Amino acid sequence: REQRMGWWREARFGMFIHYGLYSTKGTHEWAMAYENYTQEEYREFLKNMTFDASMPEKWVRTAKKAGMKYIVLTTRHHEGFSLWDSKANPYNSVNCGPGVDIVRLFVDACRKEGIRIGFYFSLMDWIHPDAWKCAVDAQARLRFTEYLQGMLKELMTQYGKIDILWYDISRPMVSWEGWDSLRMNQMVRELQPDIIINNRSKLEEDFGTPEEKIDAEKGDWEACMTFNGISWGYIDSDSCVPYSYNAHEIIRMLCKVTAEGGNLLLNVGPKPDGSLPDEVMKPLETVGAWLAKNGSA
Ligand code: FUL
Repeated sequence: REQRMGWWREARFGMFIHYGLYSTKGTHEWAMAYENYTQEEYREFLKNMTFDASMPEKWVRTAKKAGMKYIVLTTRHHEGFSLWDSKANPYNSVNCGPGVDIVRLFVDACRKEGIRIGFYFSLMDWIHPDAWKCAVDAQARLRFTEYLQGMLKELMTQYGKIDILWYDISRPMVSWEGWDSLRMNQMVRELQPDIIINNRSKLEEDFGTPEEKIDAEKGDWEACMTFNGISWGYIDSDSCVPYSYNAHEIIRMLCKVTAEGGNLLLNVGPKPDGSLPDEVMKPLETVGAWLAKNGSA
């Protein structure tokens, strides 16, 4: 463990990217649930998913210039849409929407620029018929965990070496036994011996994940922060939500995590075409210039 954590402890600063079907809405990554869409209505947004295949290279260049050492991309969020060429889940970005393997483009871009690769993977799912029955129905739970593990296996075998697995659940619907997390994480470690895993499969694993707060934890930890305190997904300017962080605040956050022994995973929510909003570009550039001058975080 000490060995695999080495680079991560030194990295200090990473980029979180929330991109999914929800990005086309420009409101919130929980749009499907918060705005009460049926699956049919929600699928209509696929036609607005105008992902431009040149964007992952821009994400990587922006992150590098900002002084970030790794990027974590949402390979699937709670909406159940996968951003890679998946057999386990045909509802994915190759079969529908933009028709490209976004995870592949992302991985290739990171490797080219020597930036570490992280996969966010939701253990929740709003559309799988068994997901909500997990807590009370053992058969449903078995089917659902098999489904999740099938997808994970693809991610852990189709894209070469992956550096971070960032699980996510936001509600403790079931215990780690219910998620079959021990078996799931063993499989992941067999396939990716050096991977670093967060604590959201309900097993402690390698690092803690304080969310929207910089609170030191025992052991390794990484604070994940939105840019605006409201949404992880893209917010369009019509919704009049100010982007609250400027470079000064981001540098203060970085100093705080560094002093307290953690990492900062700062989120950006790309637009429907995958481009990064202007509101995040400027502060990130300034942060990068500051870090270049004053030593890396
Ligand atoms: C939460 C999720 O529900 C949010 O949508 C976001 O992905 C955040 C990082 O984790 O638990």
